[in-house]
Amino acid sequence: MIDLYEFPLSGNCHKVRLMLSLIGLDYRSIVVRGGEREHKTEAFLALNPLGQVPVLVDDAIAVRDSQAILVYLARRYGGSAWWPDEPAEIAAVVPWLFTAANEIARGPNAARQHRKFGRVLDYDAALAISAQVLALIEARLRARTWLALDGPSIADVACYPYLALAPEGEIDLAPYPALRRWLVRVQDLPGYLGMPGM
Ligand SMILES: N[C@@H](CCC(=O)N[C@@H](CS)C(=O)NCC(=O)O)C(=O)O
Repeated sequence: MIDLYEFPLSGNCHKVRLMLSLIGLDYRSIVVRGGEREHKTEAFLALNPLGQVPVLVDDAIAVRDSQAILVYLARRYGGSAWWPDEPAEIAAVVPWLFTAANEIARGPNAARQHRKFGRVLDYDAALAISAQVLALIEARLRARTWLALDGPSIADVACYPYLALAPEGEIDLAPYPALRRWLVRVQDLPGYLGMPGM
């Protein structure tokens, strides 16, 4: 049985839920009580020393970081559809995993953290980073259907949640029509799973 340790409103956790749903895998959701700082207990730190969700445990293999979990799930269970075999295609996918973990995390994710959850951070900086990364993705998707490959890959899954949730950070997606069409394409995938705010 696959166990997913998660916060229900986390976009990083949603990436993993979405991937599990897209490849049709059963799992058990273990909701970590953030308000009680359960993710900082000794038991949880044994799973992830960073004290963060998501963590996926499969056959006693514990994987931390949503991007790493996507690679693990796609490679172990997804055939070559979501994570390709060819080095050139892998090289096309991986930069988007880092864009998700860096610019999207520091941009649209941070803006949502501030506006939805009241986290104290530099909102103007989050908006500036968002403007840069949204423009980059808009330009990319003007000429392409999917971010990295001819079909959907974990690059799309990794980037999707915090872009779809950007309006919760009071980021208007109206200036990004190609990106909005891509959001709809992701939502039309068989097995798609949403969350509140999308
Ligand atoms: N790079 C990590 C970031 C994980 C992360 O920031 N998780 C948040 C929830 S979305 C968390 O656990 N925050 C609690 C904390 O950092 O103390 C990933 O992609 O999984």
